[in-house]
Amino acid sequence: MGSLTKDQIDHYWREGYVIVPKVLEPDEINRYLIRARDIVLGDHPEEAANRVIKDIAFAKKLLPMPEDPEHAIWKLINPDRFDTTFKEALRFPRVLDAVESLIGEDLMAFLLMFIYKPPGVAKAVHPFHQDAAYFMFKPQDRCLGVWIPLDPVNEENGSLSIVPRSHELEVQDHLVKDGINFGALAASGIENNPEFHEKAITLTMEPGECLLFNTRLLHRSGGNRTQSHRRVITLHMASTTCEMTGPGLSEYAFNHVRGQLHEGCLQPVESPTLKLENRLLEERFSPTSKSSTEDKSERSID
Ligand SMILES: O=C(O)CCC(=O)C(=O)O
Repeated sequence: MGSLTKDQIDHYWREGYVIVPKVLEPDEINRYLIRARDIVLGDHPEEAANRVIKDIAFAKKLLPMPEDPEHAIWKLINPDRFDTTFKEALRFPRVLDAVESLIGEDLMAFLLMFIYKPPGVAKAVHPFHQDAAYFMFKPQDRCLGVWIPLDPVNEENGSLSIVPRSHELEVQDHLVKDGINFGALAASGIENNPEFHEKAITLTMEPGECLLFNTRLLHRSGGNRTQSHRRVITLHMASTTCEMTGPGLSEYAFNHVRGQLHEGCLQPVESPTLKLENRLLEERFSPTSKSSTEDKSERSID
């Protein structure tokens, strides 16, 4: 079943992505914008403070803190794990219906994030990468990314740029890079290669539309050259028929959202604590990277 047309499904498998119109109504969008701001301003359990992450330019004090603290934020990571409003974002019905058309009805949702682009910070770039580099399970084609802008997004404010058909590539080597936000990986040799920038399309999307993309699709986001917010909800969905191929991070917090579970395959992970394990990723991709606790505390807003 599922809600996508044959043309949309064909487009997804051929190009590595599809844009689904209007999965959220304006009142739902507003609800998330308001809730995210409240969380940034401190309305969260104390142990969730490390889930509110500043952009590296502010965390490292390379730029003065803006008057409005929300303008310094990079993202809220897994807000579903401490907030009931965001828990609902794992189960947007129109998203689940569309995803079902692509990877079937047995679905696990994980790694929910609310991502900002700090206004006026042109350097806040997330380099080209493939999300499959993070996820140790197979088959990769039964997993996809969901990216829902809550503001109009375009070239100026740091929308997503994608390389159509790049999902046909293998997963490239990925590295953590100096100057890039904590936990963000860069595909080796891609960001500085003009060929990929020429092939890339920067998406212009309206609030409440939804991009579904293959986890091998190369994508990046640019800095925000406007004085307004660029905010998105993003999460991933995998079929519960996927198998783990390496140690799982409870960081991903797998949530069973539709259909059946399957023995020997992905199972729900209820993490008892809000300890941030994402640092393990940095260690995995850069054995020489420093993991100072000083940096970690600077990343939190409180
Ligand atoms: O929305 C963004 O700025 C980038 C999101 C992204 O590529 C990711 O989280 O993997």
